[in-house]
Amino acid sequence: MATPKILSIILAGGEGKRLMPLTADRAKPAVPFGGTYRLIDFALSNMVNSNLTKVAVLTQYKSHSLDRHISIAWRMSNMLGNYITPVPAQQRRGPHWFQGSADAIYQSMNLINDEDPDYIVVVGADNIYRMDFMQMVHAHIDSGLDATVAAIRVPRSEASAFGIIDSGADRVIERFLEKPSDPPGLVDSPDESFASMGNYVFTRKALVDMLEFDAHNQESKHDMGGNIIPAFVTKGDCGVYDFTDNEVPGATEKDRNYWRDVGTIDAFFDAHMDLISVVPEFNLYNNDWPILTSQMQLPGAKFTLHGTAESSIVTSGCIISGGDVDHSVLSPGVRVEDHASLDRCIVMSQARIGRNCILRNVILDKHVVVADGVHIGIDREADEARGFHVSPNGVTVVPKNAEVTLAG
Ligand code: ADQ
Repeated sequence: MATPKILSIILAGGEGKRLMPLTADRAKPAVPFGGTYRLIDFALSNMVNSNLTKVAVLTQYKSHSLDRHISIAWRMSNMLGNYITPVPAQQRRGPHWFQGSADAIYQSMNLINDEDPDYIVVVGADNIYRMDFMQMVHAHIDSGLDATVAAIRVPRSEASAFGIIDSGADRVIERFLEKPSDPPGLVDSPDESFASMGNYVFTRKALVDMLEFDAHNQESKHDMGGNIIPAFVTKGDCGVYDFTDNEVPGATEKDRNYWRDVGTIDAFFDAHMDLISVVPEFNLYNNDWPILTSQMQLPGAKFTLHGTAESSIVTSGCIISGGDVDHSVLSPGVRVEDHASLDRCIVMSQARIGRNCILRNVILDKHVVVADGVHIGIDREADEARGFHVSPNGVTVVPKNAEVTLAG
């Protein structure tokens, strides 16, 4: 069989309201993750590692830092040359901004026409995982169906955040419920539901026809999960691809088929903690399926005086000048001063933490300066009184550029 021609589309326009204040002035896919990455690097790395090199990244909401990251980290590097194209809202089909995610693809139909692919891979930009998309493409081709949705088991208690799938033994989806309030459990495991990962493969003509039809449907919200997938299911032409069938080289027993949606502050925080245990839930150090990015060349992390770090990721350019860092992730250029103590903290680039500070369960966004002696994450009410967001699980988020002093 001739090699199929594939166009990949990464939906990267999400607003990420539930990740506020981290998304106050950046798109959700541009939110820093794991010290050196942005969320979109996971989808892009999976593309590159799957040998899918024609990739359009559809951007929209506050896309400046996302566009810059894609240009610097991905287009200018020799990883993908000119194959990755950030595509801002095209407004080719009318004077309006993108509506739902399906409208974003519809408005970029010229890309599909120009590229003339046999199959189209569509994925989100906000998830942490490793996946060989080509294995899913082959399963799609073998099924002969028009559309295929990747799926994973999730706890039923969390399932109303996802598209939920009911499929028969033949793997044809019989029912698809987008974010149902009362999600059905699985027959063999009632406390779990089968959730869409928001990753799809389509046969090109079927997707184009469906997008045309949907665009003229006044009732539609033009959303991939809300409208397009349910329409393929109604046609009886939508299959499910079980993520547990996907194998990437170098996966550990523990992180095989790891997938997290980091749509909330708590999920974002927990996914960081998954990186740093001795045997991590998600292993960033798998060189057989590397998660790629590019970053400024900085000197190595330096530990002076009695500075220590344990079960932590400390990236380049950091100076731990006498403080203690535990179970934390530090982005480049962070400074921790003498007798400061950090436990379960995510610190984004260039933040400064003064002497004798105590920080517990805290996210510091970029360029935050914490003055000597300040405590954060110790007293929820005090943090809220300072105007900081505190998540339901008690993670305090200090927004970009904030200067935190003893006075507030
Ligand atoms: P959500 O992630 O809630 O659910 P959505 O907000 O549409 O759905 O985001 C999906 C992806 O599209 C994200 O990467 C987002 O950044 C992007 N996006 C959203 N609107 C866009 C637009 N107008 N232009 C470009 N990109 C846009 C989806 C599915 C569920 C599934 C979960 C899994 O709808 O069925 O279970 O993903 O996380």
